[in-house]
Amino acid sequence: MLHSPTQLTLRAACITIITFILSAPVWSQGPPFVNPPSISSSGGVLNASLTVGPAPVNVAGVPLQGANVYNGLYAPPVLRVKRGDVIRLRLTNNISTVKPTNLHYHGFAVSPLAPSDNIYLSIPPSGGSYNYTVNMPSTHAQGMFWYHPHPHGISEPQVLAGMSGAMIVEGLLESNYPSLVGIKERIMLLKDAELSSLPSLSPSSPCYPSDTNAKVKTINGLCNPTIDIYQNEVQLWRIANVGADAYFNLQLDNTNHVRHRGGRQRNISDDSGHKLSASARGARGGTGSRRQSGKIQFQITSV
Ligand SMILES: [Cu+2]
Repeated sequence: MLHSPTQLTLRAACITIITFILSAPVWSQGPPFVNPPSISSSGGVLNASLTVGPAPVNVAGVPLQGANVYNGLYAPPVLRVKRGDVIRLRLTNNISTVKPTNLHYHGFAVSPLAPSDNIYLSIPPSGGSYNYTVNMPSTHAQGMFWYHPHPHGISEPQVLAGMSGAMIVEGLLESNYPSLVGIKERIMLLKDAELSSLPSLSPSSPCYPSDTNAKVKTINGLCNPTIDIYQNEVQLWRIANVGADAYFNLQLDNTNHVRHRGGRQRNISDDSGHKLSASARGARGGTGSRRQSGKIQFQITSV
């Protein structure tokens, strides 16, 4: 279901500016990049359970206060489906604010009626649950989408508390770049958190915002992670702004590492408005080991 302007409560859904800078300084190495876990459909059905509630999670290396997250994870399971699949998803609400919640399948062109992508459902707190059934059309767009709560008036604080994740409709490479099927995939969830929710974040952290009213921006909860890539290796990077309030500038320490492959993979403004697929190629040269010579530092800067 797509948002109309009046329904749009999350500013992140408007637009994302993604910039690869031609020359950039050398940054200190960040933590290793880690993909979120994933749940894949099998035999035409995706069975998944998401329980949302408080959990001890780190963001930019420090505890996030007031976290309410899916399945105990700030970067929760990626739901991977194929065209024509059925999603059977049970959502259980243990949110600590004792507020109702629900689930919106952002960017999916599916039924907005219960038990599908109905943003007017209200799943009560203290253990209330709901069984979603979402039928994916056989002609559905491929690529990455995202899920988040959509209860009227309280969506933003719930997303800020950590409630958002990715969904992938498979087939992007198979349909467009079959020679690349099987390459390593990096799934990057860009999220923002309030500085007041991260009281132990050091001002010396590269993710500490220069404007203290700005949000703390991370990738999969990691501050400027480092991504391993072999020389001449091609990787698929799936990038989505799944945060509540922030715009992101992304920089790489050397654009020789990255090559866009045209077509839909260049597209940064499609139906969900804020996702990008890019292929990254490991740089040539370097005197270290094959793997060491191909590290990429991903840097977020405030805008
Ligand atoms: Cu949305």
